[in-house]
Amino acid sequence: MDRVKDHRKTTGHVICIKALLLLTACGGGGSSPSDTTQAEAASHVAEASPTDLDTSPAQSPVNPSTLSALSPPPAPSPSRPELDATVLSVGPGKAYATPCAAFAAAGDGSIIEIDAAGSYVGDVCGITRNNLTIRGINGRPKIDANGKNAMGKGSWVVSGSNTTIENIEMYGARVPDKNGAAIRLDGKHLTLRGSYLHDNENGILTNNDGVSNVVIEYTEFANNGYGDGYSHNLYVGHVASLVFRFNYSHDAKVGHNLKSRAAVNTIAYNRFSSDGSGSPSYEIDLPDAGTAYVIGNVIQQPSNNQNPSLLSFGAESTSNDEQKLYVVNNTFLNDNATQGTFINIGSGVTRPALIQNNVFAGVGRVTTHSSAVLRTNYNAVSAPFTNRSSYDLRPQTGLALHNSGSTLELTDTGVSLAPVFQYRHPTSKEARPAAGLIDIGAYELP
Ligand SMILES: [Ca+2]
Ligand SMILES: [Ca+2]
Repeated sequence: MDRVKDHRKTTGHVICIKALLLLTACGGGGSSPSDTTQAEAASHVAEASPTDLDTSPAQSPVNPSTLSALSPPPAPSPSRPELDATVLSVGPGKAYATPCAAFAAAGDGSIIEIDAAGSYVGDVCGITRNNLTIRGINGRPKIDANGKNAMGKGSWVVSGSNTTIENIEMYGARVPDKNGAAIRLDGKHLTLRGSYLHDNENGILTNNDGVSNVVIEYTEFANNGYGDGYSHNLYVGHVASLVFRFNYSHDAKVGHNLKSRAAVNTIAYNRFSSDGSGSPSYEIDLPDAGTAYVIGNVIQQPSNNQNPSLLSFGAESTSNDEQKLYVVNNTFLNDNATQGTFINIGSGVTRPALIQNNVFAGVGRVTTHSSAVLRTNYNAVSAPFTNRSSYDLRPQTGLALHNSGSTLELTDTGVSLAPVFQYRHPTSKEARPAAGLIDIGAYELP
């Protein structure tokens, strides 16, 4: 049902987006993800860890054909003129009392450092400069919208390009349209890392510009959604690419734990699940098909859910140019004891999906697509994990998952599908060991 509602709300954008891909611009605003696409599929990502944050939004376009879905690259930022490394300090006793005061004073390329010691309640605004780096220091500062919004859109409405946001907690975004976002992207290209977005109507909502690259990593999304099915933990519009990795997205309020209309989605080494506080619909929704690399994720559906499917692809349309779905070395867990569809592929999708080396644990059918290519998956009500209840999902030695996968081939465009990391809870990663034949699922025994 939620899918139908979403479609209704965004149909106009689909047409606009098609035009955007050719014309580069299409009206902004609107209540649904508007204008941004991205091209950074997977490539080799530098190991940006939350504790080792790169100061510059180093974003250079990545050639999708060189992407290793395992380690997608940082968000491309097309042109980055000389850096004005001016640092604007925010917090008690600092030059700026609030982040919004610093954003207003910033120039292109500025670095805004926000001290966690400050109180930033109700500090909402637009962010207009380009090439900004916005980061929390001395802990993780909290941005509580507390009933306020900027432009009817949310807390931070980013219209500048190449923005990097690091180590921020944001909550409380609410607007009259019921789709208030902690971060609303109206500009081009965004990188978010090491942050915590919760209890907003949307964690992130982007435009449909057809050119933006969005990178989200090491971040937790929780309990976002108005509760009407139109709003989600995050909702990425028709941008060029989304790289979503090393994240923990859980308990969307009625909406999806991840929804993306991007042309290319690289979704790798994340955990999607529930702690019982929410009732998500799809764990991952890619409603307009496109190219999707879904690799090395833990994807759990709770018994309390709005839709029995876990991963959905092309459910609304095939308006993206490609219909390439690669689902590799994920661990799917369905805790709905009576029904489930692990991979729901829309009837308009004609290209067979590749579904290889996955665990499908729980009740339900693997996929709706009869032509899908299924290789060495494990499907049973329960699987031989080390300890399911504690979320230790490594295979047990010598049983059905261990050394039971099959070698991954390159895609037709030369992309390696082999997992190189595995998710480490919370919001982190570790190298995936190489030990004998590849194991089935998101984790490899050493
Ligand atoms: Ca579901
Ligand atoms: Ca192995």
